[in-house]
Amino acid sequence: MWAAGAARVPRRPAAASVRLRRYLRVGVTMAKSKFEYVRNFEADDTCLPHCWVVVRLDGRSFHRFAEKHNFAKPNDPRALCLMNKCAQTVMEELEDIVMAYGQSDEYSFVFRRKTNWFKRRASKFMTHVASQFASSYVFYWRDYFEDQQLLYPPGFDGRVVLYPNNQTLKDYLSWRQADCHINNLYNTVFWALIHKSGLTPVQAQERLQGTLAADKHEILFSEFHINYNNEPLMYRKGTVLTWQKVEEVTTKEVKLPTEIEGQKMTVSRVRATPLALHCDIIGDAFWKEHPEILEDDS
Ligand code: DGT
Ligand code: MG
Ligand code: MG
Repeated sequence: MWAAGAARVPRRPAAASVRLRRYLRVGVTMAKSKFEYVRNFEADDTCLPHCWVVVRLDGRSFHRFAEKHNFAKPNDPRALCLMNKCAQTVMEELEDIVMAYGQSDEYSFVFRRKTNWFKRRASKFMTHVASQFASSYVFYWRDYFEDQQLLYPPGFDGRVVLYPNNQTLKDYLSWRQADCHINNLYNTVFWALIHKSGLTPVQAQERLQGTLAADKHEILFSEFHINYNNEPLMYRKGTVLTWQKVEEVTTKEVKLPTEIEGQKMTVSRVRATPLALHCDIIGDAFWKEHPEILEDDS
């Protein structure tokens, strides 16, 4: 068969065939030697060994994006849950992410200290996280915003930061959670003054100028009967994603001997999945409860 097929290929004149072979040889040589040197222009961006690699993403111009897509103020649970879904997808699709922390329009992903994913190249970490997150945001949009059309493609910036030890990593995450707390307390009072007292944004801003946390708690409680500590944990603490083992139960039809034909078999297996917690990560309790995150071989 093969010989017969081969025989049908028209024979090329000898001279043309020689020219073609020479051309191909020159082409291959050029690709390997003449232009190969441009590889040296690529900067080495290997992350230092044994450091924690953190990728933080942040929504581009989400002030405008939130306005255009009618996000509830100051917190829209649809938007926050969509962010969490995207981060879970990133953890499942990519390698070696031990935990993630998100609030507002940002998410931080912590890679295993000794990860060797893509030979620890910073650009690979950053671009894979950002592109997977952004495509997930569009892909899952309709699951969270059923009545709100996505009007234009959102974007996310990314950065890689290395932390040399456990303390600096914990301080980094504490910084992000403290930021969540400060912003959320401010925004909760700010929008209560506008929505419930009819102040303009400028008036609300003036009212809050120079106030401390205790003053803001007091305004919320005395003027709006809101105990800030009863506000949803996701708004106050942000979201932590850690790997948890869950039992997955599936029922499937199986081929069985005729006497028990038609029966279904239940199969259960334990699977690690990124689960959301809305808890304090500044104190020691979280780290004591989840020692596996900081373990060297995590
Ligand atoms: P950037 O990051 O420099 O490109 O600029 P923005 O506008 O993204 O600013 P950023 O990241 O400092 O602040 C996040 C914005 O996202 C902030 O204006 C509030 C908005 N945002 C995030 N989550 C929500 C939400 O649940 N509801 C509302 N209304 N806005 C939100
Ligand atoms: Mg932003
Ligand atoms: Mg932000």
